[in-house]
Amino acid sequence: MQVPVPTPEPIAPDALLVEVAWEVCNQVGGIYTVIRSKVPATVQAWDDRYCLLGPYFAHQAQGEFEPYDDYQLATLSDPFAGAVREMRKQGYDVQLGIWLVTGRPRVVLINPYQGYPQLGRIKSDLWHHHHIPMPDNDDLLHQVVAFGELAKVFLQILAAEVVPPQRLVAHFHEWMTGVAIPALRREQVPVHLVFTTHATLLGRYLAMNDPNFYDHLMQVEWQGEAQHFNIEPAVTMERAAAHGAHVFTTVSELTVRECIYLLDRIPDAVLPNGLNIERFVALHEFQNLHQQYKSKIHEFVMAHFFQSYSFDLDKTLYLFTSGRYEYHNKGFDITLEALARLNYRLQQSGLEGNVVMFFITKRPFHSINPQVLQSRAVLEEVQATCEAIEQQVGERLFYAAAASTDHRLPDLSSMVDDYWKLRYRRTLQSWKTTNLPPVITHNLVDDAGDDILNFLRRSNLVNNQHDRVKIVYHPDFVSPTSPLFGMEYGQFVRGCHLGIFPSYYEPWGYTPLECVARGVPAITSDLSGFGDYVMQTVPGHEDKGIFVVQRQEKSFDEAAEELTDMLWDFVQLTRRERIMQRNNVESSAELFDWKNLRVHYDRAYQLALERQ
Ligand code: G6P
Ligand code: 1S3
Repeated sequence: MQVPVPTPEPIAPDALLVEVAWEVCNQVGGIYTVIRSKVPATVQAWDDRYCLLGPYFAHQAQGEFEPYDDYQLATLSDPFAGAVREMRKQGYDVQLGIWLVTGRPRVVLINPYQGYPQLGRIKSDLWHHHHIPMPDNDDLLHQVVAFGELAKVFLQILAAEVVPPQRLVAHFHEWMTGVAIPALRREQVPVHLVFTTHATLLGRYLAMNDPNFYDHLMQVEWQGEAQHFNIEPAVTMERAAAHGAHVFTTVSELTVRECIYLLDRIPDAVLPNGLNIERFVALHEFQNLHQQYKSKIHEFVMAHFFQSYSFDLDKTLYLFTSGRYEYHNKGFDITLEALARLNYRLQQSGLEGNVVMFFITKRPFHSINPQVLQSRAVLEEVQATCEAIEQQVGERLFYAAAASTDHRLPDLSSMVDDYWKLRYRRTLQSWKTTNLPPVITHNLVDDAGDDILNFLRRSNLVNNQHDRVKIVYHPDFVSPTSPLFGMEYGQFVRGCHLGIFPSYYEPWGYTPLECVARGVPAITSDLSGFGDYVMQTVPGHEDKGIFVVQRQEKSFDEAAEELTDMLWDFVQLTRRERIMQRNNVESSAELFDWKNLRVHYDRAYQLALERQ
């Protein structure tokens, strides 16, 4: 589908923009994706009037930040460089450089630890001026408030460098940087402040702990609950940032309700999240890439399952979910329930084929399960043996063919040396086992208390040979250095058939969008910002391979049944239908390009510039 791309016009040509986030050059979670993927579109509009600001953590910055040297810094004539020079003159440890990502934006990084000697004064100011309490023993909070103070100093100095009529906009993401906002307002620093919350802190905790979170939202007494979860300092910072900003925004209509009831301010705007779709575009290649990476997943599946029993890989579908381990919030619970029901339906139906479901998340583990590693190693040995036999037979067959008088295919087995025949048998013998393939690839620190494992045990979904839905729980992110998959997460996604993300609490949720951008259909929910946005703005989204499970005002059982129906319909598609669906999915990704969604940010900045 062709989406008209608005011609980028310079936004407020007289303004500078500083975007502040904890995840600048420092990947922690979803905000990194927002900031990083948006850079090319932002740089296109703001050019050298744009700069990012974040905390300096040496081990994180090493890989993605290139600082300017003293000579370069001395010769730059823009206000950002001027402010950095001035801060250095005052003795601060601050760096200006380039973030080595597409768009190559300018970045200022400030080491938060240099603020530690001032912590006593910073904490006392926070309490006296803004009633933000601070505990003595929380290192993350110390880093956050120290960085907030230093970010304020930087913006103060930058504001002094800005020559009117030039103006300054500072956009803070999430409470961890937003803590600078109240002091900037109190000290009347001439900067137009935008604050975006990507999830309310209290909302996340309540959703995790209250099965009727959405029904109870209106009655929440924020302070009592914040104390109950022991997060009062951070919640108070979030509220102070939301109230202090000239423009307050969030990422989806769903989170607007949380902001109203938990932060007591109606957001001025919703800024939906996009991606830099260009990075994902593989043109006509994307179907081939699916096939190529599916073969790599086949290798994993053979190593994992065929040691115990085999099945037809050509009739196997790869489903997956991924994300931080929030069992209830990310919808792992409903996904497992639907898989158990699908397993039953498949067993009853007489339909051919199997499903392998991957749970890709992060849990503390001791090591990879040695049985899983060993199986993989022996399968490699099997492969090496097959290749040796293939070569031997190939050479001998060629000779026999050339010398042949009767033109008949000779007995190929007689062309293999006994050594290789024996080695072939012995390797297979040592590999095959009567144990069931493990449902988890690693040894977890808390195996007995793990919710996914406990569900699998309870429902006996444990990779029995007769199970038509097989499970692989991989409690670590997929990476090229992982000995099990040896591929990038993006490649893994391309090799799969369907992503499943029916979240209960998800202000936006990038995972389904990242599937769509790679041409892989995805399931989301109407309780995720992305799903809600799709329902409102993408007519016929099912035809484009984006399925939305209805969870609002539905019981767990009803939603699980709807998800089961979706999976059931999916497993019945023919290959041709899947290929067509992937084509439709891929062509809809353009809708979520930052080139189209950046306009929401631009409007927020315009509004901030109108407010004093
Ligand atoms: C891509 C490839 C085809 C292959 C298909 C498999 O479209 O270009 O050659 O047949 O993938 O699709 P499936 O959904 O069965 O993995
Ligand atoms: C948050 O990260 P999370 O997974 O903690 O911000 C993301 C970026 O806006 C958003 O996609 C996600 O839903 C939020 O929950």
